Amino acid sequence: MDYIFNKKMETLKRQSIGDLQLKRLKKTVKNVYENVPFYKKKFDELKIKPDDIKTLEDVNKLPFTTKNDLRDNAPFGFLTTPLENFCELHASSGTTGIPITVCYTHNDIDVWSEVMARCLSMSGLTKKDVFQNPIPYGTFTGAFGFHYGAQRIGALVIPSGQGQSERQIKLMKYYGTTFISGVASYATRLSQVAEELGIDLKDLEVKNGLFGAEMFTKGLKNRIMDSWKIDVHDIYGLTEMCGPGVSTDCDQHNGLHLWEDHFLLECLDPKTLEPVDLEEEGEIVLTTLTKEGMPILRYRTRDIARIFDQRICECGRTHVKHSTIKGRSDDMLIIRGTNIYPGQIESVLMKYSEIGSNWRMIINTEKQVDQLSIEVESKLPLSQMESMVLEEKLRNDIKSIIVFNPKILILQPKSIIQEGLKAKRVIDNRKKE
Ligand code: DLL
Repeated sequence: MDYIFNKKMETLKRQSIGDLQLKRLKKTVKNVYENVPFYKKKFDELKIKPDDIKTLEDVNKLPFTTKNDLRDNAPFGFLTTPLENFCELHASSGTTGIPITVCYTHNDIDVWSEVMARCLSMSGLTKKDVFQNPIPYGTFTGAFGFHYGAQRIGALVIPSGQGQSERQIKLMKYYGTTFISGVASYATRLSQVAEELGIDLKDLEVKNGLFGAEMFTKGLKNRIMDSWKIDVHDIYGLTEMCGPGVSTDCDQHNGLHLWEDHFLLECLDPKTLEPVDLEEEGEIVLTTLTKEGMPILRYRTRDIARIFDQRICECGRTHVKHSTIKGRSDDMLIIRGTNIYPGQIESVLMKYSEIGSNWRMIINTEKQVDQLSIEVESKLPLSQMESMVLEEKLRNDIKSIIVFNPKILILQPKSIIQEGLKAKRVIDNRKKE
């Protein structure tokens, strides 16, 4: 049984969670109505007032918030109080436009540390651990979220930052690191580097890892578990809510517990914006319940997942569980009329032990027909013959899920250069209408 960081809150009765959510929702709604012109205007357009929120179901009367709304009011238009009351600022990378800026009051940092401590405890971190944090310390929320959470637990934190992969492995050996964190694809990069250095990962002290920040299929998770011989947990979060710390899977590994005392979860049909049934796939829509400096109502995450119809878990926690994130609704590709999520492709690739963890899909138009090429690195150098045999197997396997024949190209290890923090799995060269 894993250790529960905040037993009282993590095992609250369902009724008490609901009561607390309603109380906090009302307070949040009043705060944004009175202090954020964007929301005041939206409430007026919808002809609603904070007092109209009488039950949790009334959340459906509230306006949505999108990434574009945040961009249009960047950097400080969503703050409820003057800048002098804030102590920290983070931002998304901004590679797809104006960065999303978020500001935290001291209390917001406190709440973030608490939810991260819950996620880390749930993944096995204790005060006896040596916690290495190979994530860039900067405006990206990742490193600081983990850092604050691990310190809240009392672990010894090594703020190693991202990059210099050889150094990361050497630090693990030198300091006897027992717990690692990070962006999912970087964990596989580190295992590759250890191999190159001739270090057997089994000889390190690392026992647990908590990863997320990007598509994290079961196949990739199993890969990390096998290569590192550690237990791996999945952490979900986003800049707009706090950063990492919204949800994590417990030792049952069958869904991520989302901290309902801090976030109100809806799962909606992205087209109709109506709730989908439990266990049905939909878009995760989140409302902050305890953020004081930059609360957000009904944030459209674009992340697709299912909410499970099981509120009491074997681990003792009572907070709702959701599936791993299937992908972002804007990542869904339509190729020759077939809907394809990159995660479906990754799930096939990761079944092959000869295949490395680095891959990408490239879509081109040739003679007015969409062509999908999948480039994937082999784990070890392969002969031309071996590559051809493997390509044929992959082609058949992938064809069975996407219905048409993709081109498959097996590349030598380390051929795909990753730019940026998160792996870029899709290169869509089709002309946009
Ligand atoms: O990636 C926060 C984070 C840092 C989470 C470290 C976990 C670990 P953003 O850069 O704002 O914040 O990106 C948020 O990343 O909407 C999802 O699409 C994706 N994402 C985050 N965690 C997961 C996960 C951080 N566990 C966006 N599985 C989200 C799948 C994830 N996708």
